[in-house]
Amino acid sequence: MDLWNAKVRFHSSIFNHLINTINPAIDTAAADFKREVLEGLSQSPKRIPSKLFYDERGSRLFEAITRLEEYYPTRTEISILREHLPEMAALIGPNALVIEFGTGAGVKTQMLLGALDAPRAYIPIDIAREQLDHASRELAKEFPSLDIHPLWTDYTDSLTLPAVRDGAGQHVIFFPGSTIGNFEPSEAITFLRNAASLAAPRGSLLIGFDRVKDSRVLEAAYNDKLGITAQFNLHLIERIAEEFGAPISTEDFDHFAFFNSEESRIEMHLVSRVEQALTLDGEEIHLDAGEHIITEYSHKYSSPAFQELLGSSGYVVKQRWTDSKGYFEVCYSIAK
Ligand code: AVI
Repeated sequence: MDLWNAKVRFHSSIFNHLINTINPAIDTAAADFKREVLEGLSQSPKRIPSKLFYDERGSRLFEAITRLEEYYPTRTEISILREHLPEMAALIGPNALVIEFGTGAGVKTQMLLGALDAPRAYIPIDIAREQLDHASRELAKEFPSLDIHPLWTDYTDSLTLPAVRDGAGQHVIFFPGSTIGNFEPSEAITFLRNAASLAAPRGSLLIGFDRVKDSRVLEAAYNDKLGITAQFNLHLIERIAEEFGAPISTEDFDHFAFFNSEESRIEMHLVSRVEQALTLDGEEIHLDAGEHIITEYSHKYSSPAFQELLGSSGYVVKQRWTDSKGYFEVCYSIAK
């Protein structure tokens, strides 16, 4: 993502951001997509990074997932926030600078910003441009006096924040949605450590994660009856067909999601129904019938395991909240 990263500029208004970055960024985004797909498909087993789900259609499909009956994490986290936000806001204190990795539909962000005492600035960071722009515009309407600095980039790359820290209170990293589960645990530690240094010296973290639970509940959440998660997964094939102009079809793949209890994670795969030989930008890719491409890991943690992960990442846990079923947890911690 380095090229793409280099193209990112900071702007004091969302509208400048929209006008100035769209065209060059589209080109580099396409180049990055191709590079990452080719790299992933040359590995054994084959993989496609899950961040590549989130173009406009992928983000829409994910939004649809969050409303599914079987997909409990989003509404459960919202219910935890609804119940405990006053306590969270009191811990964070006034004039906070809020840094968010990912923007989702902005619902949770609206809730947090609305609960905080005079938040100073908000920096959403997201790879999904349409979502970032839309959520930032909506928030600007809702909070007209808040400084909003959307940052369109891959937040797993190294980042520099815009200079909006003067007079700010706590620098709180907001990372809801259990997205941390999409990192391998060792990557999660590196990521959270980097986040802590980004927010230093007054850094804190408000993070949501999905707890490990009955595998039937977990597997149902990734194998919904309406087949939206399957469409989300298969959308990667549509993107490959589009971006490479390649004759690859969703008809030739199946969605497959299961709970790997040894690794405590849901795994999503695409399984080739047939033997296929593809040429993507001159590279030959061979898929056997029945061959799997790993498209996503979604790690599920017990509460103690997640506290340990936070400890290894340089945080001290201050408070934790869960729901009545104990399905999900939101955790507040201070960077050491
Ligand atoms: C974004 N992330 C936390 C979701 C998850 O549950 O791992 C992505 C997702 N994949 C399939 N359904 C939802």
